[in-house]
Amino acid sequence: MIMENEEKPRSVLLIGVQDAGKTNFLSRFWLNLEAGGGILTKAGLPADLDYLKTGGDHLLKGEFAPHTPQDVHDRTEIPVKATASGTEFSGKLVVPDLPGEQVLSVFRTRQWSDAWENQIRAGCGCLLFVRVDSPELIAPLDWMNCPTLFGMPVPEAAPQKDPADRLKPPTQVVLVDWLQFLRKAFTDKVGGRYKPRIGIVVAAWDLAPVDQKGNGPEAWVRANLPLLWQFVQTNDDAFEFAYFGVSVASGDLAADPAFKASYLKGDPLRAGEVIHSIAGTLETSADITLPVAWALGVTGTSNNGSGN
Ligand SMILES: Nc1nc2c(ncn2[C@@H]2O[C@H](COP(=O)(O)OP(=O)(O)OP(=O)(O)O)[C@@H](O)[C@H]2O)c(=O)[nH]1
Ligand SMILES: [Mg+2]
Repeated sequence: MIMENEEKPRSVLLIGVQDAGKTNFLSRFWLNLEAGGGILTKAGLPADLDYLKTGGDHLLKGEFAPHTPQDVHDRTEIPVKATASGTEFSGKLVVPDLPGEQVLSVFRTRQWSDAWENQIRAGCGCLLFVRVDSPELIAPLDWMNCPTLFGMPVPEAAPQKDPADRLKPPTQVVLVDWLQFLRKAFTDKVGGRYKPRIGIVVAAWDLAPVDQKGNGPEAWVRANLPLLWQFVQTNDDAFEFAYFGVSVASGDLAADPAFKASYLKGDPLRAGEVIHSIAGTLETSADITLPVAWALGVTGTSNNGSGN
């Protein structure tokens, strides 16, 4: 498959609520592009390098990149090229990194900006982020948290919820809603037969419980976000899905000083890993460009329809 140079930049949209790992993924992705050796490599410098460089510098210093402030509207265009078996791609890649608050605001107001709408084109892919152990990951309703959310008395022994969390919808509901917004937008703008690639990224994979790691990111989503997993299972005619577990440092830089010391002594430029099964069996790769390359369609099989 040869992909021609396109004048319009191609986009991979990063979608996730606050604290889902989007900025750290983008920062590591940029370091990978710089280091080379992955499916995608840098083919020039982005016009606005500062955003990527600042995030990358945090990781090189052994820190996670910080939360994206509300007023940031990053829309970095990165010139990239790919040479994987049988596939050539070169062009500008837009990977907008919105603060999670804006993702939640689209869910609440049922509206998104023109800038966002303009990204929806043929060849555009998405990465949907959820993060292991995130306090912002609002668990699905169950018999334990239902009374808390609906105001029934909670036994004193039960963990008390932050009142602000009561107002937040379960994360899997937000993400399934977003998938339906995306499907409608792709149908309106590209055509009903076009199947956008949606990578479900489980960030901070290093924090997944040891007994769950061996089963891979899909099993983690199935156990923790069952509605999202069921949506993926039943909508493979509308989207092309793949699961990725991503760790930007292969350990916890924030809570594990021994790991941080060994990380800094090693090669922080080339740290991080992706767990995936796009070839059918679970494997680990040091190439953090892989989820983006897959979402762009430059790796992995695709039987995409086109037109209406
Ligand atoms: N252990 C571990 N923690 C991670 C990893 N990636 C992200 N984190 C943690 O997750 C937090 C949130 O990551 P961000 O990249 O800021 O998340 P975001 O989705 O950009 O969040 P907003 O900017 O609030 O929308 C970080 O501060 C880290 O504490 C990882 O690979 N491993
Ligand atoms: Mg961010």
